[in-house]
Amino acid sequence: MASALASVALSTTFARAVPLPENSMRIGAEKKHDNPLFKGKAFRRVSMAVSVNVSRFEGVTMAPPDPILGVSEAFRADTNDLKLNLGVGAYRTEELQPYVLNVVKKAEKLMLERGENKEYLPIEGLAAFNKVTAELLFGADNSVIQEGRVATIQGLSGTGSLRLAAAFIHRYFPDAKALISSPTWGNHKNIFNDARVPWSEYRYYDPRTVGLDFDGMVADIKAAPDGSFVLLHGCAHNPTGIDPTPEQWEKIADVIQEKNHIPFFDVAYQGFASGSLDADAYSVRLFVRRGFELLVAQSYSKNLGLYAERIGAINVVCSSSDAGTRVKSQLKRLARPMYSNPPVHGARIVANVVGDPNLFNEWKQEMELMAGRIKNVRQRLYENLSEKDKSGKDWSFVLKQIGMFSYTGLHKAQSDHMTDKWHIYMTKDGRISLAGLSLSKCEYLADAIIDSFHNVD
Ligand code: PLA
Repeated sequence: MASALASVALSTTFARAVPLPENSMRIGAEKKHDNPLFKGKAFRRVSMAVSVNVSRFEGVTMAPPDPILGVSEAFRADTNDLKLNLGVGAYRTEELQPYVLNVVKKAEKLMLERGENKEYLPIEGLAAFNKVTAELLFGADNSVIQEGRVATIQGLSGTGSLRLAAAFIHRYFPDAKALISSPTWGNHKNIFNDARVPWSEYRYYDPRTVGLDFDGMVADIKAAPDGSFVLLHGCAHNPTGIDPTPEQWEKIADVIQEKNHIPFFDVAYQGFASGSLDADAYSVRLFVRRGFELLVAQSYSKNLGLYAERIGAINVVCSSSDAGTRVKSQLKRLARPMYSNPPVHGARIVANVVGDPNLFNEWKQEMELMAGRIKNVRQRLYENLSEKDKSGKDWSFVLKQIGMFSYTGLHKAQSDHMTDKWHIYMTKDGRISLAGLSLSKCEYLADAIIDSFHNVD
């Protein structure tokens, strides 16, 4: 039998994978026509005879580790007791253990008691979830909700919702470009690349002031082609932890309006930045109040700790309910061949927690606790850095940044040193997740940062 198979294999022609050229994944608008993805070359089939012991996948090259999730893999492989994982943004207790919120456990208990079934959800997801998620974001009394002008569909957490929106942009705005902040969450680039939406960056972070380059941001948004999709972090900008002030948001809205751009918010940290769900929805609600049509991707990974449940949503605010209905139908059409319909468990948890006044209040308290613990370690880290570093360097940026991250300003070699010498795992852009830090580890972290900052060029 084996030899029969071998002879078939030897005499048959097979399609073989061909390697993707280096750097092919970065699609700047200006580079669009040079990119092999657009020419379809990367996926062409090459027919040739192959021998049995040569893999059909010979042309598949090794992918680099993910800059964020790859850090967790490296962390797991380290056997040193001092190791600390400040890579991925995942909340840990003071004992550095993962945390399942009490309200989540209560909601799950309710779900078990009710004996809920495992039938498929509709393509757009759980109706009760879609209702509460839009209300949480925009406010239940917002006119866009009252007038039925929001197309909401459940997504595979923040990432899946962003990806679905990117596919929608590609299909309905094939000539439009996305604008993303420099820097931004690394996966934004992957998402637009894979959806074949060309993108370019607008200035955001100013290393000299360790603050927002507001003038640069406005100038770049102004210089972009009219009708671009401007990706904005609703709150707790990742990785910098620097958000525009309310006055700056107004001015950003002015320039976006002037240029006929479409705002596209990524809201992955509602309630986690300030501890208040409403305060963290400020930017989105401001743009809605000003009458924009816009997109918002939501995630419950952090604020409800539902990381692995993959629960979030994409909301498209339209100027009429009729447009909203049509947009929703097309989002469903895009979702169906991608993943058919979304998972139910996380959606039920959110619907139960947000939809029940008691659980909702309890959730808000737990969120304040989580946000408070992050603020405490932020404060302690700042104090340790200021006390221990005798160079006179101003570390107050640690306190000014908000959200779960601190952008330390450490460059790649210094970040490598943090890992190689101190067993502190972090992303190579100098970002550390304070959600993975405990008060008792702050001093150790401060020593490592001071050493890396002063002793590595
Ligand atoms: N948008 C932003 C700005 C994020 O920071 C993240 C997660 C997401 C979307 C997507 O999260 P979700 O798909 O789980 O809802 N960023 C993390 C994790 C926390 C990651 O990279 O996947 C981070 O460490 O940056």
